[in-house]
Amino acid sequence: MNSGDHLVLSLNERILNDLFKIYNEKDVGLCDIAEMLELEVRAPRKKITVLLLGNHSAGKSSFINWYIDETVLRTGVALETQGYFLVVSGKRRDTLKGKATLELYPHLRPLRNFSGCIDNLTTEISTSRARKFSLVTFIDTPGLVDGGMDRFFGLAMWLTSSSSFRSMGQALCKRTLNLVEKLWVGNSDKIRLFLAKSDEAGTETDRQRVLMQIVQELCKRPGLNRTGFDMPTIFIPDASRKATKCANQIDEVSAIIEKTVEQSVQNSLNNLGEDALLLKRKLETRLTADGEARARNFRRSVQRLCYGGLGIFLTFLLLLSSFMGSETFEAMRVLFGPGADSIFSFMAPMNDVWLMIPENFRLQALRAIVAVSGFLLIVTCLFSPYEKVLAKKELKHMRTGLRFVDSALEKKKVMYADYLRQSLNDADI
Ligand SMILES: Nc1nc2c(ncn2[C@@H]2O[C@H](COP(=O)(O)OP(=O)(O)O)[C@@H](O)[C@H]2O)c(=O)[nH]1
Ligand SMILES: [Mg+2]
Repeated sequence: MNSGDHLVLSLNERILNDLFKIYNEKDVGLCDIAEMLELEVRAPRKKITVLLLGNHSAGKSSFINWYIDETVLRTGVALETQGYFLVVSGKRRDTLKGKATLELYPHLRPLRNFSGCIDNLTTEISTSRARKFSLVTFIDTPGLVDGGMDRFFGLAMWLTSSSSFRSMGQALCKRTLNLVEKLWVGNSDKIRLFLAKSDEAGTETDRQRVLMQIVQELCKRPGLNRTGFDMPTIFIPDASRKATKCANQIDEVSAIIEKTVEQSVQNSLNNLGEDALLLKRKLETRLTADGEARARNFRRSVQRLCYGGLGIFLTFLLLLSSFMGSETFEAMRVLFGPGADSIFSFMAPMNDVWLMIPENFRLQALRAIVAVSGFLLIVTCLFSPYEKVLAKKELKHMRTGLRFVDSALEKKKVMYADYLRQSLNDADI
């Protein structure tokens, strides 16, 4: 790996880490905002997953060891990998057992439902910085042989939803083919086939025969029958082995992994853009709707105050004016000074209304006013009740969320520009 490569790697790593933070930040992260809005967004993985499938002794474990340039997995015809091994890069060489692996990868927790799975799950942490290992999680699987090992199917199938697949085949066994065929549905773009240990296929003619056999097998299965079939021949370069004329396309595997990493960075950036925009729109709609509901509630409050106040206020005024004899006026003069004149002139029309009502009907008139205003108040309360608005805390949360989403969109632009700057001139961005 040259120094330029290292820079590229750290930038991709940085972008994926930043993306991870944007999604997972407490309370304001996109995942928490989505949860608040009852939506679902999926945080991008920091790494791509490469699941290796293949027959017993096809060279899966050897391939991982070669890729990371360290022997973390045991290999050998007799040493068939028992269970599933996740191989990831980390700070210190370590081995995690099943339970610790589930702590590290919560998305694997449903595996608890398959009896025996956890006991067969191990994570090997390696400090290797070889190739793009820091951005890859390898999953080594026990090779399939025809017959037995039914319990492992659940795991392999389950992983289909979230992984990138590279399938390495030697002469293909039925079980491997069945599995690949199932995984193929909806994932064909993520599955690659390789003829591993091709240095052992014998002469050029033998190898051709093996490839023909494989193609014939694949063609029998409509699910796997595709145009543009490709099956690069690979083997682990090893100086001690005898020279072979077979072309080794193993670097193509590294190139595919690297391309997948690049694609995953691009996809994650695109997803961030889409998710942030979706959340922004939802938040804005909710906040606008809440603002409108608040305005309508305010109008309702004014209406209620008017109707309720009307009865109380009119009754109060009428009663007051009824007591307004000349002695009251004098008393008010003492109390309010010259202001009493204006109060009196304001009250005068009310007094006239009061005097217009025949004396025996005054009480009924008051009752009628109270009844009408009470009726109006009840009608408005019943037919135009207050709308539910966001609680203060919720409103604050949404506003902070909106600001965070806006900043995420800004960050996305910067990250995209940084990403493109790796391969394009500044002038082209
Ligand atoms: N000649 C040759 N042998 C290989 C190659 N890759 C792996 N092997 C050997 O094949 C045996 C099985 O390999 P292993 O990685 O354990 O296969 P797995 O069961 O698919 O994990 C081991 O003895 C390896 O040394 C290869 O590319 N060429
Ligand atoms: Mg193995």
